[in-house]
This record gives sequence, structure tokens and C-alpha cells, in this order.
Amino acid sequence: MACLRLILGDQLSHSLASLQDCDKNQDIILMAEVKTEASYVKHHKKKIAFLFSAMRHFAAELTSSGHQVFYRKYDDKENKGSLFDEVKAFCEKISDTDKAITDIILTHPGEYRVLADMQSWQNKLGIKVVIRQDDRFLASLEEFANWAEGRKQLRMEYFYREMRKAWYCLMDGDKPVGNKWNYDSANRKALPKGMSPPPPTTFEPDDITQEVITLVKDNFSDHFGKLERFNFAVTRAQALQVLSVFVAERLDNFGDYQDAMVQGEPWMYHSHISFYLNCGLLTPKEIIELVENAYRHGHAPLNAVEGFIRQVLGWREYVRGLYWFKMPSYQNENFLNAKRPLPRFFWDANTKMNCLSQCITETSDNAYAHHIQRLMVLGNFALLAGLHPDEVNEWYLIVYADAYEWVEMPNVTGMILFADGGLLASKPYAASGSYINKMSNYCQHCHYNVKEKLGAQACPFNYLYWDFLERNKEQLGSNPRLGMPYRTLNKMTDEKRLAISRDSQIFFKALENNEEVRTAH
Ligand code: FAD
Ligand code: DLZ
Ligand code: SF4
Repeated sequence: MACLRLILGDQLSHSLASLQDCDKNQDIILMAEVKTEASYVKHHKKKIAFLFSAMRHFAAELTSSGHQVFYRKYDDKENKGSLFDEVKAFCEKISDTDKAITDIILTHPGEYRVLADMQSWQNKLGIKVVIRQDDRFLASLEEFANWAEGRKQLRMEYFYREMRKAWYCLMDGDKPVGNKWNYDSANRKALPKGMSPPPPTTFEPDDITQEVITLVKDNFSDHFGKLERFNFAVTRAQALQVLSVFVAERLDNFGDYQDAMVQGEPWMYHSHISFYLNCGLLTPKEIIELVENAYRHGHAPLNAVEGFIRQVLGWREYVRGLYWFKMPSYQNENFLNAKRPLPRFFWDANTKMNCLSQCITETSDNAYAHHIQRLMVLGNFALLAGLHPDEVNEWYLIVYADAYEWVEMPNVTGMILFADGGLLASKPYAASGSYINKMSNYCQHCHYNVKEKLGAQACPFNYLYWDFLERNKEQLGSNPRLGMPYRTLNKMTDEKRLAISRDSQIFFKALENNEEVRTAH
């Protein structure tokens, strides 16, 4: 009896559920670089190079530890183009040998469309298909559903507290360490002048990575993003190095400057582990343990450690639970009835709004932007401009090397666009230019003036903010957390309200005509 164990590109963990009882003498591990996965959206070139290289390195590790691995390269003439067709062809090829496949063993995938496909395989192939839970996550889908069932609002904070207790993380007895669950309010400093974060941990591409880079150049030249200077980790050993350097050099300041943005500093004090965590080279449990230990041994302050652990044990587990709890209907949410198409500058960064231009350029260069850039610059614009959720979701899925639908969609649909009507967030993360000015130095280099509220030189975020509130009064006017801004809006003179609407219309018209661009880039 031989089992076929399919490992996907984001399942590169030696502890993976579908590898746990693998018989090295009998079972075959199948991994495949396929067109369907590489092109269902036009992923950033660096994302494809990263995953293909990490997959090839992982397959080599499995082989050297004695496993039998069948690895299909993208440019192999025999490549069947999809995961199903690779599995089918493999099973057929050995069906009348003594290695005929009796069971196909899978780990629950990260995207609904892949799960739906896999669920049809048993019937199509006439071979037993087993889909195991992905136990790399710290909350099972069942545990999340039990927590969420019957609640009107699914606030991360309450889920996070349950996770802290369940994993006994940063706890003193039954109390949170420091007697406070959340140190978010201590995590909102701008970066002082003269302070510069350490450079990120990078790696020279080895032969495997070089080969993949050439493959991506040859096959994905029409995809978004720059391939030059690819220097990600591609093995678990390298990813562990990224993590340990983060703990040694950046964690200290992670809390204070978590929300800060600086022109020319794409990496700040963040950890840059999402690429590795989401494809399985690192696991959340080991990360949390390492970071908690840093606190327990006095190497990092509590606001940094709690702030970081909240992201991994709280937000990451929460968005994954929410995605599976609400799919497939979650993908159609559009509470604010947003309709505007994605402006062209999201692809070429060619806009006079400096904060957007910087964040998009860095996204194109690195397949990375840190959280507050994704949320309060790019996301804030998408919300205020009323961009259609489908287009915004697709963009975020394409451009970041850590993007898979389970994590991307709740962040876009729920967190930035409020398209789920407040299931994830208690109010939209909407802000005027003054927030961006407070947390960054982008405005100092901008064509627009952040202090001006109206007129051709005014920062567009300033009038778009009020126009957004006015446009969405029916859906948002009774939100208790928006009481203050709505009271301010209601007190404005008709003249001011008209001017806000007029400037917003001028801006949107220019956007439609792709005129909101700078003359020299
Ligand atoms: P750090 O700031 O160092 O945080 C540590 C870790 O916490 C991250 O690696 C990540 O695993 C986790 N984390 C932090 N915030 C979140 C969050 N909101 N949701 C889930 N996990 C979180 N993260 C992705 O991994 N993939 C995505 O496709 C993705 N899309 C996003 C889209 C939008 C609109 C927004 C607002 C956020 C998105 N995030 C996504 C969350 C977050 O921005 C990234 O996880 C983070 O920027 C990755 O960089 P880092 O590893 O340096 O993170
Ligand atoms: C993202 C991605 C890409 C670009 N290519 C592959 C691939 O060729 N083979 C593969 O097994 N997985 C790939 N992936 C990751 C999958 O898209 C991911 O496993 C699903 O989206 C489920 O999360
Ligand atoms: Fe962005 Fe407005 Fe500041 Fe320009 S002035 S960088 S558009 S917030």
C-alpha cells in the first residue's frame, strides 16, 4: 500500500500533518510548480521566485533525509499545468506497479478555491483522498468556529485573550503579564530624526535560486514587480537566521515604532518573517516561544513583546479563522457598495501623492510593505476613494510575497475596506493626511500640502476623508465610534461641505482620466 503525499508551495514544513507518518520506503511525496497556481493571479515576480526556490530547497532536504520525492519543475516539457493533473498523471503512471497509489494524503490548503478543487478529487480519481487539518496554526478551524458562533461582532481582542490563556503565553497565573492584555497605546511613536533601523537580513542567491530567477524572467515577464536584487531566505535555516537577527536587533524597538513610516526605509523595525511563516519555513509556535523568552530573560520590553505576539498569536490566527468561518460568502462582501476601479498608479506608482508613490514603489521593489503602509496609506486610500473590493483584493494578493487568500482577504475586505460591515473592525480605519504626516516624513517631500484642506494644493486625503463620511452616511452615520467626526461634519457650513464634494469630484475625475500623475517620475 503506497500513499501519495502532495505538498503545496506554502506547506514547506517538516512537521506538516501530511508528512507525519510518511513511510520512506513506500510513500511518494509529490511537489509541483504549476501554471494554475503561478498564474491564477499575476503574482509578483519575486513571490514566484521565492516560492519556487523554497520548494526546490525543501524537496532537496526531504530527499536527503531519505524520502522518495517526485518534483515537477515549471519548465519540464511533461508539466501538466495543474495540481490535479499532476496528481492524476502520477497515479496513472504507476497504477499497475507494486507501488500503485491507494491513498492520497493532503494537508488542508490555505485557499478556498484549492480546497473546493481537492474535495472533488476522490470522485474523479477513484482513489481515497484524506485532507488533514493544518496543525501548524495554533487555533483549529473548529476552535475558532466555537468561539465565533453566535457572536454579532468578532473582535480580535477577545479571541486573542482566549489564545493567550490557551497557550499560556505572557501569563502570570491567570493574569496577563504586567496586568494588561494589550500595549497598543504604547506602540504609536514616530521615528525620531537621526535614528535608523538596521538593514534587513539578506542572502546571496545560490545555484538553485539563480536557476529559478532565470525561469521567472523567461516565463513571467508580464507579472508585476521587480525581480532584481532577489535576496530572500529560501531555506528553513536561513529563515531561522532572519528570525534570530530580528530578536537580537529589532525586537527592542518593534513596539515603539510599529506604526512609524520613513521615506527610504521600507523595513523599519518589523520582523520580515511573514514570507517564511506563511510558506511553512517557520512555525508560529517557535516564533512566539522565542519572543516570549526574550522578554522573560530581560532582552526586550513588554510593549514590544506583547505587541509582536499579538500580531502572530492574535491577528494571524484570527484572520485565518475568520476567513474559513465566513467563506465562501466573504468574498462577495461590499457593505459600502464601493465601485471605483483600481487607479493605474497602483501598478506604476506614478502619482503626485508621495506617500502612495513611495509605498507602491517599495512594494514593486521588494514584494513587501510593512503593516502601516498597507493599512494607513494604501488601504486608507482604497477605502476613502471607494475602490471595488474585488480589485483591491486581487491587487493585495498579487503584490506581496506573503499573500495567500486566507490572510489577505480578511485584511482587505474586513480591515481596510470595512466591506464586511464591521464584522472584523468596529469602525473603518479612515484617516486624513494629518495621520500620515504624524507617523511619517512623506508629506515633507510631497507635491501636495498636508496642512491645506481644500483646493488644488490640498492633500487629497483631507477632503476625501470628509467626502467618504458624507457619501457613506447611511451605512456609517449611526456607528457610535464615528460619533465625533460625524458631529464635526454636521456642524460644517453648507459652503464647506459643497467645497469638499467639489474637490473630491475634481480629484475622482482626474483619477478616471489618469491625470493625477506627476510630469516627471
Ligand atoms: P511584523 O510587523 O513583524 O509582524 C509579525 C507577524 O505578525 C507578521 O509576519 C504576520 O505573520 C503577523 N501579522 C501582523 N499583522 C497581521 C495581520 N493584520 N494579519 C495577519 N497576520 C499579521 N499579512 C500576510 O501575511 N499576508 C498578506 O497577504 C497580508 N495582507 C495584508 C493586507 C492588508 C490590507 C493589511 C492591512 C495587512 C496585511 N497583512 C498581510 C498583515 C501585515 O501587514 C503583514 O503580515 C506584515 O506586514 C508582514 O510583515 P512582517 O513579517 O515584517 O510583520
Ligand atoms: C503561490 C503559489 C505559486 C506561485 N506557485 C505554486 C506552485 O507552483 N505549486 C504549488 O504547489 N503552490 C504554489 N503556490 C502556493 C499555492 O497557491 C497555495 O498552496 C494555495 O494558494 C493554497 O494556499
Ligand atoms: Fe500623502 Fe497627503 Fe502627505 Fe502627500 S500630503 S504625502 S498625499 S498624506
